[in-house]
Amino acid sequence: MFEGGGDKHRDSSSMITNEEYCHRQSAFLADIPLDNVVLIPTNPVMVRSRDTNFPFRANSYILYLCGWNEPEGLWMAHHNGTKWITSLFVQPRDEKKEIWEGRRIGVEQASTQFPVDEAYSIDDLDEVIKSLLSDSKGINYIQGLNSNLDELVKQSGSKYSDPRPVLDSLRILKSPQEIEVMKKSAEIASQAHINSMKAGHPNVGEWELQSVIESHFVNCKSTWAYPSIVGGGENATILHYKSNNEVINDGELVLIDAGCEVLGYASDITRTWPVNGTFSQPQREIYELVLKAQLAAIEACKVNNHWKSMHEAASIVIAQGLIDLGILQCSLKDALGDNFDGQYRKFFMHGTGHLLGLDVHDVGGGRQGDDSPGPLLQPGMVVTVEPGLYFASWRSDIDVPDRYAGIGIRIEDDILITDDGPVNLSENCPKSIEMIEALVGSGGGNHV
Ligand SMILES: [Mn+2]
Repeated sequence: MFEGGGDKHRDSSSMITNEEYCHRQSAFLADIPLDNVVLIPTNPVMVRSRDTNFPFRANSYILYLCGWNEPEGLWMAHHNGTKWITSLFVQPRDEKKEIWEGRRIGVEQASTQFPVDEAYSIDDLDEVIKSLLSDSKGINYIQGLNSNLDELVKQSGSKYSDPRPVLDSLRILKSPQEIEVMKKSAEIASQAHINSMKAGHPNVGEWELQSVIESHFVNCKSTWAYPSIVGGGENATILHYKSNNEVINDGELVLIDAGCEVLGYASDITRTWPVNGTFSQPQREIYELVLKAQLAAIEACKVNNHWKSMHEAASIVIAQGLIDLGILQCSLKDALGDNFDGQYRKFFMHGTGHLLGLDVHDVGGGRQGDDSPGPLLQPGMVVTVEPGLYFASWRSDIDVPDRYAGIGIRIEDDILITDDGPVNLSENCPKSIEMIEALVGSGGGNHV
C-alpha cells in the first residue's frame, strides 16, 4: 500500500496484528535476565552472481518477533530499569538507493507502524549500541547472521547466550492468527497441486508441472517455501530430487512435493499420481498402502500423544503391508525391528513428519523417526504427516518383486493439533484414488 507521497507502508493485508507481535515479545522477554541486551538480526543478503543477489528472505526469528522483512534489519531489546525498550534498526530512506533497489520503509515508518518503541538507522548501529553493550551483564543474540554485529559483540567482551531455545518454545505453538495464515498457505499450495493434476498427461515434462505449481504461487503473491520436487517415474524414489528436467512417460507416476509461504509461514504438501490418469494395479497397491499409513498417522495426531506416535502408527501399517504384498518375507516383529529400525526402513527411510511454521522444518522439535524423544503433541502445533515407500530399481541393497520396481510414492498433509482432534489444513488437496483419477488431465490442453 502506498500513500502520502509514495512512502512505503506496512502491508494493510497483514494477518498478524501489532498487538500479537507485542504479546510474543513480552512472552520472550519474560525469560531474559533484565541486565541483558537482546539482539535479533535478520539474514544476510547473499550474492547469486556478480551484482545479482538471491531473493532476500528475512530470518524467521525477526519475522516472528516483529514481522520486519527488509534486509539489514535488527530487532533489539534492553531494559531501562523500569521496562523493556524494544527497537528496530533499519535501512534508512535513501532516494538514490531506492531508485535502484526499491522503496524502503525507513526509520520513521518503522517506529510508527511496527511493534517497537524506537527505531534507528542501521548506519547508526555502532554508535547506539556500544554503550548498551558495555553496560550490560550479558548479550542474548543470534550469532553468524550480521558480521558487523558479531564484531561489535566480540569487542564488548560481554558474555553472550543464545535466545533461540526460548524463542523456539514459543514458536512451536501457533496462535489463532498464525493458524489463519498457515491455512491460507496450505490452501494456495493445495490449489497449485490440483492445477498440476489437471495439467497432467503422458510425456509431460517435470519442469512443466513445476511451472504450473509455481505460477499459482506467484499468482497468489506467494513464493515457494522450498525448491519444488517434481519427480516422474523412478525420480520419485530420490527423496530430495530437484532437477525437474525429465519427461514423464505414459504409465509412470509423478511425485510432487511443493509448498509455498504466506508472511513467511510455510505449507508443505506432497501428492503422487499417474500422469495418464489411471493407477496401474501395482501402483494402486502401493498407493493404497501409503495412504492407509498416512491416515493412521493422522489419526495418531492427538493431544498428549508422544512425538513418535504418528511415526509408529505409520510404520506398523507400512511394515504389515510390505509383508502382505510379499515385499518382506518375515514376521511383523522382524519387519519393524526392536526400535522401529527393522527391514521396512529400507523402503521407508525418512521420518513421518516434522513441525511446520516460519521454517518448513520448523523449530521446537525433532524429526519423526530420529532418536530425539521430541515434544508431546499439544494444541496449536502444526506437523506434516508424510509416509512414503520407495523401490528404486537400481538399488543393490533391496530386492523387490518386478511389478513394484521403480515405484516411489509419498503423501503429505499439514496437520493442526487441536483438543478436538487433528485438523487437516491441506484437506482440499485430493488424495483418494477416485478423486485423483477424475482430476488428472481434466484441464484440457491449457495446463491451468
Ligand atoms: Mn515435509
